[in-house]
Amino acid sequence: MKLTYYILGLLALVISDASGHQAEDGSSPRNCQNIRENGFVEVGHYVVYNTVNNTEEAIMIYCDEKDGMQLMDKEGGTAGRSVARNCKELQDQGMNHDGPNIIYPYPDLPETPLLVLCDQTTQGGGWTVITRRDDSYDNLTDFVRTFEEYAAGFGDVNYDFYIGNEVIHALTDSSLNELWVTIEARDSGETGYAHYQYFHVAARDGYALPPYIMDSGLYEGTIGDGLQYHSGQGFSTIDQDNDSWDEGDCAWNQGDGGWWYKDCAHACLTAPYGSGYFRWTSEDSWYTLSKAQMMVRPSAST
Ligand SMILES: *[C@@H]1O[C@H](CO)[C@@H](O)[C@H](O)[C@H]1NC(C)=O
Ligand SMILES: *[C@@H]1O[C@H](CO)[C@@H](O)[C@H](O)[C@H]1NC(C)=O
Ligand SMILES: *[C@@H]1O[C@H](CO)[C@@H](O)[C@H](O)[C@H]1NC(C)=O
Ligand SMILES: [Ca+2]
Repeated sequence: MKLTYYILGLLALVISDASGHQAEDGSSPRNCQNIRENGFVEVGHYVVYNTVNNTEEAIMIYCDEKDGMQLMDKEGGTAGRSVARNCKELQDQGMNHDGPNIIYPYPDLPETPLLVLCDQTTQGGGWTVITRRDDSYDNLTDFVRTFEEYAAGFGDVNYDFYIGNEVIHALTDSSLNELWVTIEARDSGETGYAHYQYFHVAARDGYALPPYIMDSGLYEGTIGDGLQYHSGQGFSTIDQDNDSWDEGDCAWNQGDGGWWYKDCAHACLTAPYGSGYFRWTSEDSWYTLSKAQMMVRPSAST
């Protein structure tokens, strides 16, 4: 048993080094050589940073232990490493700052890495961000996308992005999850949150059911329950109408983003920037938005 604890301790040490953003001299790792100097010992994927327009942008690279070789987008290479399925597990392994990191979210593809954004500070941290919108970025991501693009995810974790319905399903299907939504209103600048103790996105292949059915519940917050109306709905996009509006296609009609439209939307966090459809509304609230974020984490009780 002592040996097990020793190995676990060693792994924790390695992981906390690997997931740490700052090198000892205070700079961010730029390449595999820096990762190695920070204590890297295993072949695998790591986060490094490029400076673009005075902004540090995280990218994922693959480092080979032997020669510090750097390869982009290589699959696999997790053997011997303790890998995390979500940002909560990264937090348990020592990640304590907000920022990008690598998870292995797919149960069927345990060696397939994904660069994600983690929030390790809000309400105790452990959150994996599933979408971020922010109209203050220079180069805004287009959210008018096909069903396949929403399934796979798009955008850049350094800026605005949608993580993808396959990942959201994988993250929320493996255990009970909670959801944390934050918004900023476009005109007033007012901010607030919605917390759901329950959030789940079902599989794409629901047989007779629409794909990626979203269920949310047990709301508390400051902005009203904008998801209640959408709970139980499948996912629709400009090229796939799975909504409950018989007369037409909500996605086409409501700004072209993909969402769990019903007949059609109370909240929609994927509609175009600057449009009235990018909003969060409920029985007692109405916000047109400039910023929004959704993030999930396994419930404390599981
Ligand atoms: C750099 O910033 C300027 C001004 O904010 C912006 O117009 C330009 O698109 C940015 N370039 C890149 C590569 O992001
Ligand atoms: C803007 O983003 C697109 C898509 O991510 C990218 O191809 C393009 O190079 C970016 N342009 C600038 C100026 O950063
Ligand atoms: C979902 O939409 C697709 C494409 O519009 C359609 O073929 C499919 O039958 C829909 N599924 C359900 C259950 O509504
Ligand atoms: Ca319809």
